[in-house]
Amino acid sequence: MTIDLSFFKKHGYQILKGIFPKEIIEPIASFLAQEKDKTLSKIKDFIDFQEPKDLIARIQRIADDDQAFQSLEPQQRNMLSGHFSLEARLSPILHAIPQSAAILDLCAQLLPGQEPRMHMPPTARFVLPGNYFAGVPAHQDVSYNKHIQDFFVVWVPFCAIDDDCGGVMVHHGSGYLPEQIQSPAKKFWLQPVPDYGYEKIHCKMDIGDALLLNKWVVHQSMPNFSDRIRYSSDFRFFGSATTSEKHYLDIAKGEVVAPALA
Ligand SMILES: O=C(O)CCC(=O)C(=O)O
Repeated sequence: MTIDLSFFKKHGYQILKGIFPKEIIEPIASFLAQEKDKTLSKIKDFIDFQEPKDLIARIQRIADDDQAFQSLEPQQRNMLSGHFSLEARLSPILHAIPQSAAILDLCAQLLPGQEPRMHMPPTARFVLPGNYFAGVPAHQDVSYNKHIQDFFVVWVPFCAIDDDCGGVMVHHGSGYLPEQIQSPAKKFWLQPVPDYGYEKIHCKMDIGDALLLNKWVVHQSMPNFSDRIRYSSDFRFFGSATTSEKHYLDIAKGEVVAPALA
């Protein structure tokens, strides 16, 4: 498999059509569907709610109350903003993506001569209908990943991404925009980068597709207006010529490597 990456090299992003077979996607999709209930039950340990829509109203109240927000632990904030629990994100089931033929090809092309690595854990998200707080405002991934010098991101949906169910919107033309300074947000995410008027492209995708992003291209989440849960995962890849201060997966060996002690 050799994927033509010429669009990515020019624009800093590319939709890669049909790169993952269903044998790779389906087990992860089923795993995430089960884990969603476990993550919601972990949320019930610190927020009392019955239905997911009641949870959204509770998240809104927490977001409006500085004290309540500050009292949450980072893991708890992550779950409220649509991230699966850390336990789910650490599952080796997700490693089928970095070990797929498509990712090995991307690494061979984009990290030539280097051992491919993946930041651990990958992000895995479930966006409940109407969970506005799961939406990442416009950003460059370089601002959220200070611990890795150089990397690319592969965003993988586990449901079809259409007009209604959210996904990612890319600011076409920003692929080589220098890093913008983003002041820390009070709630969940960094403040959005300024809107420089780039064309906004909502990346509609089918199951089996992926969105490749470089570290500079500006992109943001689209809200989930549908009545379905939007499932996705995003993976950060880098090579052995780059340092990382956090855990990573050595893709060839299938081993998780801890950061060297300072
Ligand atoms: O999944 C999303 O909603 C946004 C993902 C994203 O922005 C990222 O991977 O950097």
